[in-house]
Amino acid sequence: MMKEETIRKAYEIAKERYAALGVDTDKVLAQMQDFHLSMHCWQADDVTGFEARKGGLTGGIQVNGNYPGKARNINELRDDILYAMSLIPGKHRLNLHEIYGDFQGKFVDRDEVTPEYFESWIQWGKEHGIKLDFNSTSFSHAKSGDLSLSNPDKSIRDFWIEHSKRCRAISQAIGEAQQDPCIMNTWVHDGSKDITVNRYMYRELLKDSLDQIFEHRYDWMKDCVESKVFGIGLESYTVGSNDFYTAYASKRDMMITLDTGHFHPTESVADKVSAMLLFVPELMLHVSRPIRWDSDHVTIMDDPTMDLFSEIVRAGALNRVHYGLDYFDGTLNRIGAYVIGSRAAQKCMLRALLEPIATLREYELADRKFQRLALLEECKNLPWNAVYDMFCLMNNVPVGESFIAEVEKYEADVTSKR
Ligand code: RNT
Ligand code: ZN
Repeated sequence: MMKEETIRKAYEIAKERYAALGVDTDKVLAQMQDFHLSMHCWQADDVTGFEARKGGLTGGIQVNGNYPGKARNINELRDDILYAMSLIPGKHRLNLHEIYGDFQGKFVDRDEVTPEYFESWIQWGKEHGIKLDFNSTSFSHAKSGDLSLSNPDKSIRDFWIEHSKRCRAISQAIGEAQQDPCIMNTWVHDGSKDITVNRYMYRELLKDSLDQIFEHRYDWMKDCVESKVFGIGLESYTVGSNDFYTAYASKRDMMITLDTGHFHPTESVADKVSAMLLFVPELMLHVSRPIRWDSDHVTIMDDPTMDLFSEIVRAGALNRVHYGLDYFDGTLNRIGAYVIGSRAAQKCMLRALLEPIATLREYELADRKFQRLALLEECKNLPWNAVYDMFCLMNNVPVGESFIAEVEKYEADVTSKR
């Protein structure tokens, strides 16, 4: 393990190196303290939740792997998340899905859910200083089928409209209790496997359902809508496509969720930031890692994620973006997955904040293309890692790879005994 003295020394050198480029690392560390991820609750148990129902994961999403020790109930999930958080510097939010309500073994159908099932989450959040976000759940239910909010069958549509309205009321209750807006994401899996000839009709139905859902105005919750390219088993058509939601959200002046797994391999999610923020007030992110499809691999410090965070900082949009994570991988230690993905997202943000942006902009405006590219390349080998180590040290969490042993210890003591 690295000695504290070594970390401090390395940081001082890094600080000087960055200062020479006009970057104040102390200020960046303060900004990092204020960069809150919204950690998704569903990595801990492979998107299972606590509904008293039978049946697997549906809705075109899929978890692969059977790594032992997944959280089996609400207490285990809470323990796991708190433990993961103890290995991630800073203070973070938790993003809940409706199926993670505290149902206490009782069957509560989706159109019956009320804030009371989230009361213990609110208390838990208060106790640990963790703010909550929320999602309605269209998948893994007898009425999910291929179509929910866009189903031509009015009774099914109404069922999901009711569910979504109730989820907004729950989000409002959470937001009010925590005195900070709860962000509720609306993603529905609606689509079809094969050539679809009634595309317009389903979208019209979806639009109408959404209009009903969003009719009521709340002051302690914020809505966002999330698109997708395709789902597994729903490959030919997605009702809530990117174009659909972009148009819908701009018309309604609402937030859009950009899930980094939901775009074509050659499409840049980073480039969407400056294009979309001109028309929508805010963005929600689901930071993921697509491989071949929306595979929801654990987030790592890859180029698309670094580009995305750089674009946010460059657009001066730090406060107009909410930083959710969204991946689920059951092939490896799930706590480790939280820590790797959260730390990776933070490192991408840190590197974005450490960019000598003023000089880069000057170069660009003066058409000094060589200088711009050269400095961008050089930024890659600046000692940003010393700043991240300092950030961990300041937050009293393991520095560098030393969290591996901690995760192993938790596995030996807790998750392997399940
Ligand atoms: C699915 C969407 C959605 C889900 C979660 C579980 O493609 O990304 O956000 O992953 O709601
Ligand atoms: Zn998502």
